[in-house]
Amino acid sequence: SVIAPGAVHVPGWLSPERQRELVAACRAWARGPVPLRHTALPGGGVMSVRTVCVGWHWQPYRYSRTADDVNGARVAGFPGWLVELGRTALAAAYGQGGGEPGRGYTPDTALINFYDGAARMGMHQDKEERSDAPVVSLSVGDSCVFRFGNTRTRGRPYTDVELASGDLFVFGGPSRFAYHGVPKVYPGTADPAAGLSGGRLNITLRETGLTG
Ligand code: MD5
Ligand code: FE
Repeated sequence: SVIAPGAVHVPGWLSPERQRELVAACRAWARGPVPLRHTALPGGGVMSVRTVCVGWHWQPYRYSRTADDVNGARVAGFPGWLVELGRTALAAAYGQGGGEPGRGYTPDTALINFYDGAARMGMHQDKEERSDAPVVSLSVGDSCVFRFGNTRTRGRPYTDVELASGDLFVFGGPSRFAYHGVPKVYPGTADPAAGLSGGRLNITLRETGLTG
């Protein structure tokens, strides 16, 4: 369903098999070359979610090819099958041919966030990318409250949407730079068939607009 212009929620888009494949891929990336960890914040704290990146490494508030803030390793390469998944997701949300003409969607980074029952994501905008291409968000495991806001302030107006295992959400056009966050995860709501024993996994696919 369309939450706002360019913001489209497609519940249950990932089959249980696809969800298990994603969980397995994320498990492998979580082991290295850069480990799944709580990202350190400039103020001295850490994020409550644990994150690992593919393609480009995100740290507050820039992208790099090496995880200078973790272990210095070069991030895993962005696989072709993930580009294809991003294109299929965009077509599912916006309709075939609904995207911009010209060169197709080519995500080059994935941010993988793992939420335990206490993890949250405060309201923020994603502004490190030098591209206005859509963000594709895939959720697996426990359900959560996703808060979709506006482009002006962290506060109201916002819309709370429950995201469940298998859901696709695409943020493009005027919704690309909206404030958003995850104020609550519902522990124990996941279908074990997705392959996660507990917690919530979110994978976002993005175009960084960077080269090198
Ligand atoms: C999550 N992750 O559920 C969310 C899904 C992050 C993050 O917020 O930065 O890792 S991404 C949701 C998103 C991305 C880009 C734009 C908008 C939402 N939006 O305009 O609402 O872990
Ligand atoms: Fe975000």
